[in-house]
Amino acid sequence: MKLLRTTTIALLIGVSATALTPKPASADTRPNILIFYVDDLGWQGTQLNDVDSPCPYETPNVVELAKQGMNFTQAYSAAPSCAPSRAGLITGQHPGKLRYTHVTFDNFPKNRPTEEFSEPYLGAHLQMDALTLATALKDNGYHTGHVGKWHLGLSSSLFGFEFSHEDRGVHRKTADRTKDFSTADDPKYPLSQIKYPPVSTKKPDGISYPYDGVTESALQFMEESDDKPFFLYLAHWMVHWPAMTRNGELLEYYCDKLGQPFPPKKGAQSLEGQNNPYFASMVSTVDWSLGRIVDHLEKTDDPRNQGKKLIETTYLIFTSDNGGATRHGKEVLSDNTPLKFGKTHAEEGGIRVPMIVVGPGIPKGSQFDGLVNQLDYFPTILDLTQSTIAPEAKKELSGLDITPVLLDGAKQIVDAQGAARENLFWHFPHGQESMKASLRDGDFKLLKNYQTRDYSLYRLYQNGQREDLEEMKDLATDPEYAPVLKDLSAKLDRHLEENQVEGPYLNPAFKGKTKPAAEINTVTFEASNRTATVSLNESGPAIETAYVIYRDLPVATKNKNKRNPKRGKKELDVRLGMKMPVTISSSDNTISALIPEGIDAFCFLLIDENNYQTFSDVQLAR
Ligand SMILES: [Ca+2]
Ligand SMILES: [Ca+2]
Repeated sequence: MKLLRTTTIALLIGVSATALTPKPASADTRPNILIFYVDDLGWQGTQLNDVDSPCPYETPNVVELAKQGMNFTQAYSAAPSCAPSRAGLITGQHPGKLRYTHVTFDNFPKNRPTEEFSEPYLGAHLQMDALTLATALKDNGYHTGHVGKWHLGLSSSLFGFEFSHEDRGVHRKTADRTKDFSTADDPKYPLSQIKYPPVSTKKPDGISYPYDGVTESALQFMEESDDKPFFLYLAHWMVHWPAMTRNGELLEYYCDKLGQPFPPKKGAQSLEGQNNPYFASMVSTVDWSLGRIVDHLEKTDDPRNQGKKLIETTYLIFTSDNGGATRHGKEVLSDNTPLKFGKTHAEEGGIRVPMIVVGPGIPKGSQFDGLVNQLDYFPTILDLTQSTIAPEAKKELSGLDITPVLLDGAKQIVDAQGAARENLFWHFPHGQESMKASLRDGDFKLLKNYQTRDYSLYRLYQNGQREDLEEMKDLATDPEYAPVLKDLSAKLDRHLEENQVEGPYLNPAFKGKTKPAAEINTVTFEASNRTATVSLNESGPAIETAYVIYRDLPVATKNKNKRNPKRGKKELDVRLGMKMPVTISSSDNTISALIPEGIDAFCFLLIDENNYQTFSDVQLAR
């Protein structure tokens, strides 16, 4: 981007001129923090790190950003899907440890008779007592803001964000995506006067972009942060489905580039590979948004540091919440080739993501090839901002501080004892074909398949060279690799155990089950003392863990009471949908729980000694 380069030169001159000026005593030199989080953008979804077939999606601002800072070529999200990655990023705790491993929160597993395994039930939202990065920074004097997708239940405003704008921005479904495009006088999404890339022979001056509330809110938040340094968590809703754009000029550009008719034919885009012009448009729109943000940082004076622009006092992290989504229903969205699979898989395609960090002291155009994870952001940002949290909260953090890599040229990421990072792990007990745990260790990748109860072992690299990035040559049964398999499976099991991950459980409704599951006789509720009791068949296996889950009124009851709220307008009772542990008494075959006033309904969730997950029906607490 021409604009970007010109500003950078001006900025360098500015730095040398102000270096001689003494700092005013009141200057707050703590840096701002900006996390630019894209949804479902794969490792091969930009023109950065682009291997094999060239990425047709144009991302000049991502490429330019990497030139301004450090590119992490082996960066990973904390999980292969949206919510757990976000939970990991915002709490610094592994999603397995948080027991927040997928987006299926507050959903009862289907437990079909054909399914041997049962996905763990996940609470309706992030635990209220988990310390978030926003709360930590707010407590250390930062102004905290979130814009865009939250996806951790309730609202980001309840988790330490003072400024919270969760609107979808421009990424809102249209009635007909083949022709519903913005115009200059569109009341909600007017096209910009300013032109931006891509340029083409049809549009030699570039194109306009529709108004995007997410980008604009981010700019507004930065404008409002004048007396304190800011922490901005900018989480785009793109490039998640629905694959659509309001930008007709951009869509036409990609239809031309990909050799397809414009406007596109109605119906699903079915060409394999990176050939979906709607998807391409979403990637370029996110890139445009990044350009707007960087441009703002480059042009705006830091109100807290005289003579400095925001770009000189801000650390910006660009990354994605999980690997690229490949399909949605009949539609082909994108492709992660040469990586295997995509979103919701523990293979490389589901977890490997682009990642760039720029900011003061980070060498321009630098690269780090070691293993890095979004769980590292929390401790790193604490260090960069000289923030402190309680020692017991610090102990809960799963990641490592990568500041020495960013600022001091360290070649390895090390833990508090100085030991180099060996590996990263993932735990995904979800989806009937993808229940896996995985480990990245050195050159290797180990997968533990929960359903088949066996392992796969792949050698992604050898002597620093690409070997089997595709995860195609399984070495698990190769005798030469038996010691590696033994070592890595022990390491993975240790991680899973230390983090007390849960799931998958066994499905009590499975027709082929070989062991008995707990059987519920009755569930009763005694209104006088608000006690719920589940009584179990005495011949069944012992219950190891019991929970009660408070429920909203069943829909049928609600309709009768005319209290049926609109979808998405659920009452904000933070107790609803969460697993509340219940003490199990050893005296008889019953388990009881107190149901607080104001809770209308409940159910029990029981895990027995044979690892079956059993739910009671939902009952009214009346
Ligand atoms: Ca590629
Ligand atoms: Ca996602």
